[in-house]
Amino acid sequence: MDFLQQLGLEQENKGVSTGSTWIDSKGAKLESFSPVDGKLIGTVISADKAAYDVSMEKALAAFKEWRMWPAPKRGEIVRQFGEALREKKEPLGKLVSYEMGKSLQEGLGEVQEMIDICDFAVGLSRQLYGLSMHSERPLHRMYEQWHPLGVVGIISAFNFPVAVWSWNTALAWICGDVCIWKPSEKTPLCGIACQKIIAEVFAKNNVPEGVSCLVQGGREIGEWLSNDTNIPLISATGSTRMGKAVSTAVAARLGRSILELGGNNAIIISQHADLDMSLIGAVFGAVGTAGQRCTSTRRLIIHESVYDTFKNKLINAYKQLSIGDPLDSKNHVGPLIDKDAVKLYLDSIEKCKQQGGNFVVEGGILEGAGYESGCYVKPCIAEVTNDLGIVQHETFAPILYLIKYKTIEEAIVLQNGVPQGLSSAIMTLNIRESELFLSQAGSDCGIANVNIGTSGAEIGGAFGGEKETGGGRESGSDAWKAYMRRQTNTINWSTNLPLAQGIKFHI
Ligand code: UN1
Repeated sequence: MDFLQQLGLEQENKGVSTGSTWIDSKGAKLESFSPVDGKLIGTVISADKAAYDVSMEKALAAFKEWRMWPAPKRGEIVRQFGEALREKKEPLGKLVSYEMGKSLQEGLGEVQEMIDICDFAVGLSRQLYGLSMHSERPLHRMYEQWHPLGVVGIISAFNFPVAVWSWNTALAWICGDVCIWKPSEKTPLCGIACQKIIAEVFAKNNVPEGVSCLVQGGREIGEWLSNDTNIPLISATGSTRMGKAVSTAVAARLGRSILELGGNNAIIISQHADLDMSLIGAVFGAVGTAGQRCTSTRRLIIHESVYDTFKNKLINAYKQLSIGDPLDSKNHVGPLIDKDAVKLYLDSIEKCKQQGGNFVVEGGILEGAGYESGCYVKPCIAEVTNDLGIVQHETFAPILYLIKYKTIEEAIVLQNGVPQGLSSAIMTLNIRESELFLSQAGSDCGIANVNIGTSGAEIGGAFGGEKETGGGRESGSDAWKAYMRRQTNTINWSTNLPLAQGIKFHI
């Protein structure tokens, strides 16, 4: 496993770092087992409270210095981070694939997202624009400026173990913030690898210790971060249950949060769709990353006139899928993250059957040579109605639900008829339908696509969703504004002190 050495990973790793310094801790030992072959890859020591406090102190001190660097100079550091990622793309992509289980193509794609967000952030570092306004008072000038916020806490999930961190850090750093990161306890080695890459770039450029902190561990670390009044902003990616706990704690201290939680994404397949194109979007969306993207396609809402044809195309396509070692490029589908995820997958299939779902492609665990980790499962397809309890729920696994519709209005109601609101798509060549879908009477999701599936969003757009998805936006567009505080400034260069709203006040 050359990639482990190339990334500087040890068999036993400290899990707390402020950059180049790795801090001793008496926290629990996290063991990272690969879902690919079930082998122990390495261990990481969790943060205890003392180590957490040391990192926070460093982060707070670093912020005082970092916020004074001109933003384009901070951008230059992020540019070098992007270069370092280009050099490490292969080993980091392999580690993502081996520790998380997604295909190597997708592991490399995830590192590509990191590189892309760095490029985006470099340009942005010269474009943190505020508006200027016309004052209602003579010889007054009014404008707004954006200042750094402070320490940004990042809680990320196992399914995008490196990219989500970089979407947050690349923006936060050019904005002048410092970051403290809790990676998923299921992918701790990805956290170590990223921290080592950035520490090298920072050390070369004399960036102060504390601009990038790592605090590995379980749920308690998330609680420390959420309750810590030193942290004005928490960006959390993961389950809706986790997001509710984080946002409640953060809101109780009137902090801010960016939440990127569950999705229950659907593609509407209209009678006007290009069905071959739709097939690629639907199958990649449903089985890519073994259905463990928050943007994975969970539901297909298919027009009754093409329902049987499309169902048969899907059944045929599923027969062609090869499931196995994700590092082997001939495989389409890798394992689920762990045996708990397999259990949830099996429970969901069971529930779906009990609730009346009809499986047209059966699921199940794969056994035998190559499947020793016990984490490989068969992507499956069930015919359902949208109101089933299980269909309303996000199961992080390759289970695809088929739902039939008659009118486009009905399809949109079905598409929106779930608690989550992340990604959505319509496959149609009919402009009236697609415009309706994109209108204010259409999809209620943060992402709405036409003739593209639900997953695989580009970093240039703002990423996130509505309802139980949490409302946060990360990555492109003007998502950077969430990482800064806005200040409105009014300057009087006259010889009088006129009051606003024409108020007269004489003394
Ligand atoms: C996630 O699953 O948490 O759109 C993020 C996509 C990726 C990001 C997914 N760019 O599928």
